[in-house]
Amino acid sequence: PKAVLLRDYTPPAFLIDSVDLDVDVREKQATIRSRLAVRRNPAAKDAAQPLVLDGRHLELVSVAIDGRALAPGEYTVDEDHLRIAEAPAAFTLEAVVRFDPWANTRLEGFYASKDGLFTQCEAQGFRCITYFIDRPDVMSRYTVTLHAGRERFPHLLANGNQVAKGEEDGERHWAKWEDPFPKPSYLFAMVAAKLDLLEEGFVTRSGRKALLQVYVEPGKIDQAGFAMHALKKAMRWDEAVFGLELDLERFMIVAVGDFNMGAMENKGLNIFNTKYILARPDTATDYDYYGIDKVVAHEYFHNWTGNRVTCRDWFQLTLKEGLTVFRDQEYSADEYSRAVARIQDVRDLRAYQFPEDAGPMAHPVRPDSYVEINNFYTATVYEKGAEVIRMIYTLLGREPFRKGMDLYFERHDGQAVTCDDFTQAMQDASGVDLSGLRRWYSRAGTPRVTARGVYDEAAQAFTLTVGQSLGQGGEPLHIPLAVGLVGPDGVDIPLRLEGDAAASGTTRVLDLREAEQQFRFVEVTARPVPSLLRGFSAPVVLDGGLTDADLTHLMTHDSDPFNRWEAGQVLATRIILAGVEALKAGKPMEVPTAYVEAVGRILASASRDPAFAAECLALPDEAILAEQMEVADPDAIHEARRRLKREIAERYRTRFEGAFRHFTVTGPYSPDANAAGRRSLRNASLGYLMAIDDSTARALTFLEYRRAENMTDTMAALECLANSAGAERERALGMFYEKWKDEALVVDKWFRAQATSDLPKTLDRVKSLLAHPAFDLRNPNRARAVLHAFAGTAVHFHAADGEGYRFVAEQVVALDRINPQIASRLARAFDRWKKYDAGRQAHARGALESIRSAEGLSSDVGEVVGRALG
Ligand code: BAL
Ligand code: ZN
Repeated sequence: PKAVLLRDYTPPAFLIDSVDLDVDVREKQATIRSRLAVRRNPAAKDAAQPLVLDGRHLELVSVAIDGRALAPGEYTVDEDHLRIAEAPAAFTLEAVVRFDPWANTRLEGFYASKDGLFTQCEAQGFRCITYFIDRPDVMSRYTVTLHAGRERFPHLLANGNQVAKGEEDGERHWAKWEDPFPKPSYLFAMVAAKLDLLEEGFVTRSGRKALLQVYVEPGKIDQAGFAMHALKKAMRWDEAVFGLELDLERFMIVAVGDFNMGAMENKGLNIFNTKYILARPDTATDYDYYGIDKVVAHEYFHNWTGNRVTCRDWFQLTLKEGLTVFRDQEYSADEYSRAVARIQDVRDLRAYQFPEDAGPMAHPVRPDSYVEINNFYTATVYEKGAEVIRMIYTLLGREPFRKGMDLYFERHDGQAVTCDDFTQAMQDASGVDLSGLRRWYSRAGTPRVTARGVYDEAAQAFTLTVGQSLGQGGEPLHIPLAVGLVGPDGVDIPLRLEGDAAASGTTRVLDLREAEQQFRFVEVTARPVPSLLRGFSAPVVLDGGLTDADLTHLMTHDSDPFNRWEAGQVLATRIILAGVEALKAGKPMEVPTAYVEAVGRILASASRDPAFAAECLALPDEAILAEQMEVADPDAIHEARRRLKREIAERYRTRFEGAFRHFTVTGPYSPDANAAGRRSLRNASLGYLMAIDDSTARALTFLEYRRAENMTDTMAALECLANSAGAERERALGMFYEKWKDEALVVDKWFRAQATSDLPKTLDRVKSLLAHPAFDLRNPNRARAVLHAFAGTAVHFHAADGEGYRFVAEQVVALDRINPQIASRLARAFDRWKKYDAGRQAHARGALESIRSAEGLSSDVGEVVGRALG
C-alpha cells in the first residue's frame, strides 16, 4: 500500500449533503440501503472527476442514480472502491450492500459483541458499512432506520434523536433516528443490542433540558453509576471553564466488551470500552475510577473539540486529540491533585511518547505521511499534542487562551479545519506571536535543552545560559521554560531579570526562541539552585547541569511540587544507572546517604499529601531508565532498581510498616483524591515491604489480600504476591480467579498480574495462559491483558535468548488474521529493538523478519514492521 501524504491534500470532488440509511439485521447478515444526496464540490480542483466511493468488505447488491439502476458497465468495484465514471452535477445515489457483522473480527465498521451489534467508524470504518466518501471533510446530515428482532435487540440506537419507531412482522421492530447536526462519517454510530439502561435528566447552564443515558451489559447496572456521575461533572466543568454546553436533547453512552480503543466520541452516541465505564468498589481500582472519570470527560469534551469543529483530514488528528487530551488533563487536575495529575501525565509521556519519538515510528504531532491511519493514534498525536496545547496555554495565560478558544469556535463552528486554523485563532485572540511555537507541529523528536547557571556574588547576579537542539537542523522552536531560583535556605528568591523595573513573582516563564540564549537575574543575594522547567513547561529532555547536592536541595525544598518530584527521579536515575555500571564491573552498588535521608523526609512528611508522597516514593520505570542508556541492559537495570528499592525498604522498614497501618482508610469506599491518595501511599509502603520479600512481608501481604474490601487494595496485594515466589502467590491467584471468573474486567487483571510478573518463567506462564479457557484472542481487552502486557515487560520481552521476541512475533501474526489494529499495537513492542545489544538485536531482527514474511500481512502491521526494519 502507498503512503498518503499531507502535501497531496485536495478538496473532495463531491460532497454528500444527506445520508439516509436503512439497516436490516437478520441472522448472520446486515443489509444496508443507502440514499445519498451527492453534488459536485464547487471547490474541487477538477470538475470532471469520476465519483469514487470508499468501501471495504462489502457485497454490493445494487447501485442506482436518481432511481435508475446502473448496469455493470456503468461502474466498477474493487476491494476498496466503487467508481462511477459519469456522474451528474447533483443526484441521488442509492446503493444496497450486505455483509455479516458476526464475521467481522476486525471490530471496525458494524460488528457483533456478546450483547448485540455495535459500530466503530473512526478513522475509516464507515466504509465497511456502506459505500461513501469516507473522509472527515465530507459532512452530512444523517437519518437512520434500524430493523431487528425485538427479543435479541431490544435497543435500537443511532446518533441524534429518535423520531419514530414501530413493530414489524416476525417479532421484529424498528426505530428511526435523525441527527440534526451535519457530521463526518467517522462520527456515525449505531447499536442494536440487549442492554440495561441508567438514565438521568440534566439541565444545562442556559436551561436546556437533556436526557443522559448509560447503557451497559444486562445485570451490570450497579457498575454504571460512576460513569453517569463523571459525565455530569464533566458537563458542569466544560460549562464553567470553557463556556461550552451540551447541544443535544439526548446524550447516550453505550459500553461494549469488545472494543479496539478506549472509547469513541460519536455525536450524541458515545461508544465505550467497558473498561472505561464499569466500576464498583470491589471490581475497580482507584486508578480505574480515575481513568473512567478522565475518559468519560474526554469523549464528552470532543462534542465541541472534534465534533462541532472537526478535522479537515487525518493529518490534523491532533487538532482534536491533542486539544481534547489537554482539556481532560486540566479537568483531572481540577478534580484531583494538580501536582499528582501532572506527574502521572509526564511519567506516561516519558514512558511511551519519548521512546516513540526516538524510534522508527517517530512522527511530528501533525504527521506528514501515513500508510495506515490507525497506526497514528499515537502517544505523539495525543500526549505530545496535548503538551503543545499546554505550551500555548502557558505562553498566552488563562484568559487569553480562553479568548482564543472562543474565537476558534466563532470562526470554525460546523467546519472541518486544520491545526493552523487553531493556532491562528490563538494568535489573533491574544496578540502573542506563535510562529516559533507552530514549528512543534512539524518536527519529530524530543528536543534537548541544556541549562548552565553562573552566580556572580559580587554583582549579586545569576546568569542562566540555555540552549536547545533537535538534531535535525531547522529553525529553533519556541520553548516556554518556567524557572525559579531556590535560595540556600530553601526559600524561592523573587525574580528580577535585568531590565525589569522590579522583581515580580518567584516563577518566571522564559521565552527560549533561539538556539542559545542568556537570561541574567539580578538582586540574587545568595547562590541559588535553579529550578528549571517547573511543572514540566515543555516536552523536552533537560540537562540542567545540577549536582547531586543541588538535586537533594530541590527534592526537599522546591516550592514547585513537580520539580520536587523530578529532583528525586533524577537522583534515583543517577543511582540506578551508576549501579548498572557497578554491577557490570562486579562492584558493589552504592546508594548515597543524602538520597536515602531525603527519602526519609518524604516519609516523615507524607501525611501532608499522601498521594504526592506515593509518587515521590515510586522509582523511575525500567522503560524510562532504558531510554537513558546508550545500549540498554534490561537485566542490569532491573537488578539495580530492585536493589535500590530493597535498600530503602530495609532502611525504613519500621516506617513503611507504620505508614501501612496509619494510612488505612475507614468508612465506605470513595475514589476521591483524598481517600485514593491514602491508599496509594499505603500500597506504595506495602510494595517496599515486599521488596524485602521475607516471610513476614509475605504473610502481611497475604493477610492484606484476604482482608481487602476494595479492588485497589486487593490488586496492590495480588500484584506484590504475583512477583513473589512464595507459596502465597498461587493461593492468592487461585482464590482471585475463583471469586471473579464471571467478571471480565477483573479476569483481565488476573491475567495481567501474571503476564507482567518479574519472576523467571513468566514466558512459560504466559504460554500456558493462552490455553486457559478464559483466554480469547478475539477480545482486545483480553489480548492486551496477556500479550501487550507481556510485551511491555522490560526483562522478559527483552530476554537475552530471544524467546520473548519470538513469542510476541508469533502472536502478532496470529492476531493479525483476526484484528490488524490490535496486532499492529502489539508489533510496536519492537520499536526500540536497536537500543539493545548485538545479541538481542539479532533475535529481534529475526522476529521482525518472521512477521514481515507472514502471508497476507495487514498494511497496519506491515507499516510498523517495515519501519522497524527500514
Ligand atoms: N477518537 C478516538 C477516541 C478518542 O480519542 O477519544
Ligand atoms: Zn479523543
